[in-house]
Amino acid sequence: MKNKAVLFDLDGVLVDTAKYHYLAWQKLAKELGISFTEADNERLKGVSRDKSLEILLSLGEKTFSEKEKARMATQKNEDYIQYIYHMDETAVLPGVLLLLKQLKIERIKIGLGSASKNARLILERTALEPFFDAIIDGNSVIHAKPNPEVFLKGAQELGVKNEDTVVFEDSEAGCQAGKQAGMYVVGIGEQKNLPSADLVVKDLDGFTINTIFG
Ligand code: B16
Ligand code: MG
Repeated sequence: MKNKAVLFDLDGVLVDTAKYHYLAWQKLAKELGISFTEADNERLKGVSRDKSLEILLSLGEKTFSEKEKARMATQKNEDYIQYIYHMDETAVLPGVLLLLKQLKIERIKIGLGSASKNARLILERTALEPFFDAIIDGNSVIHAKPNPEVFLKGAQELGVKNEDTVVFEDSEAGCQAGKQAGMYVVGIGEQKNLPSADLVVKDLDGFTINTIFG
């Protein structure tokens, strides 16, 4: 297939790293005496590290200096990376590998559009990196989703028009970013949580490219 591309979000689409983010944020919250539940963690999905920290701290009553916040974000990331180092291919979500192989066979370009600054490490640990023609992550963008920057850069790097690009996203902010970029958006999760997506599927298990490029 000529000059078509897909851009994948990482956490919640290709791998489930939300549980590791949760454990690392929860450890920090405990140290600060803040109650932080799994439901609170839902609010951090697709959100940058600094914004996530702001949300967590808003659950407590104390205020902190920029220096203290920077130290907390670093500590959380060090704890999170310990979990990432233990990840392997088995962490890849159902249906992902088959879809990536099918895209390669059809010569559809593959890019990553993630908010994570650890994206490359995760792709390496899970052996997904060789599939990717472009990796746009938290280190490559200034504006976080729902700003379309991450996906616009992805399509540009792949040399494909925005309207010929399909985005896979599990967060509503990411779906909005994809739509703002003029792309077709497949939401992963529940319809009620992803109103901006063009199509919503539960996960990628059994998903074939005929659904989007048929
Ligand atoms: P890091 P995605 C996002 O990944 C996560 O969903 C979000 O929970 C996390 O805070 C963010 O990456 C930043 O991650 O701390 O590794 O830079 O869904 O955009 O792939
Ligand atoms: Mg995500």
